[in-house]
Amino acid sequence: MDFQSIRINGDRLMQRIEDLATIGPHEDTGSCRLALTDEDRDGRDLVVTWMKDLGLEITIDGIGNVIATRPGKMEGPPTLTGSHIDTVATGGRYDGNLGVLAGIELIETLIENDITTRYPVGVAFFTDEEGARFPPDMLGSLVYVGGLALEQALEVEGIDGAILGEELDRIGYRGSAPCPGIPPRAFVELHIEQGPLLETEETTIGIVTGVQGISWTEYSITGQSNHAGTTPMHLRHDAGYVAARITTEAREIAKRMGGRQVATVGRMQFHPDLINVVAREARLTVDLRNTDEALLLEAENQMETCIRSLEESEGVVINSRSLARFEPVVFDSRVINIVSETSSQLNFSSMQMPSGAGHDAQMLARVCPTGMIFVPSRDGISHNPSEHTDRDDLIAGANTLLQSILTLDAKDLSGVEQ
Ligand code: HGY
Ligand code: MN
Ligand code: MN
Repeated sequence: MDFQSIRINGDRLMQRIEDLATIGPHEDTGSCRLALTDEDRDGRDLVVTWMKDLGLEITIDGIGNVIATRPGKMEGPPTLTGSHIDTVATGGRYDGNLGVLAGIELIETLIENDITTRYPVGVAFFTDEEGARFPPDMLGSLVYVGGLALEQALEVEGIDGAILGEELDRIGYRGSAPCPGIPPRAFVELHIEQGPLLETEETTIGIVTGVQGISWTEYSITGQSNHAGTTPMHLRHDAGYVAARITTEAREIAKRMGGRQVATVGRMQFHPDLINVVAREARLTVDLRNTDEALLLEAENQMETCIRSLEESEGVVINSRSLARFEPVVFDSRVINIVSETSSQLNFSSMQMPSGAGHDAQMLARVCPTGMIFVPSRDGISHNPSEHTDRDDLIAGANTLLQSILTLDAKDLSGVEQ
């Protein structure tokens, strides 16, 4: 059979995206399925049902990663695709979900075309990719590749005080498959771009060359609570003011450095958080990213200099806790080339680009040849219920994924493969 002529069923893919979006809905088009919540459990149950309906062999590992595999003519590790189905609290319906559902769709397409691949083909969803409730992000795939010990991951405390392992047990997804998992023979992830580039360039497919480095730090500031009306300004040790200075410095660092440097303060709490009390404590998070490790270190150093100087000038104590630190990742040129050739064969416009967002693929890249496919995000919006990708682009991405997986299956990726 001429594999290059088969295509996924677009209506079926769109229907599954629609069905999954009904679980943990947020506003009219978005999703809220924070990792290991009831909504995440319900989303997992639905996706696992779809996997079982296709007769796939399903494994669940000790951190709750789910991998569904269809046998090939030969034994061995699968050519794997997948992503995540947990979302941020104000998420869209495509972030992560597209990659998992396109993986299920491509396997169903192989089944209905009676195509048996040389090697097994699998689709995975990894636990807690967002890291929004339980940091770091990509936690499940990091454990899968041996980058974080399972025991340590199970003890992570969430922003709501919950313990990851207890929540995993509560939703019934602590599996028995070992962590780290068996490295797949290759991994390709389809994902929305979550930025403005593809749309601006009027391009359908992003051939992702790598993922930028990520640095997440939580700062806890301790000053002195005092009366808002009677305390002279020069006698204050105002944790709220210091938090504001850190926030503006994060923005200044990104402005000064330019290029791809980005900086975000997404969380901030004061204590006692009262209008007429100088804040005694403040806690905030700083997210710094850059495609260049040396520049990311420079941004971190500039932030550290600011922290030390504020301790001095404001008479406060500032403690920091690293929540995530991943260096930039470059994907395997063989996979990048396959995605590039495939998108050309399918007559889709394409361009090479790095990823600004973190993805499970950046972890799988540690253990096997890995790459990613992007499709455009309308107005570059994501982590927002109005996240949107046009149907034709979603289907183009899924067909590029299908053909890339088939090409990878036909290719001998390492000397040991016959
Ligand atoms: O943080 C990220 O980039 C991803 O959404 N987890
Ligand atoms: Mn994602
Ligand atoms: Mn995300």
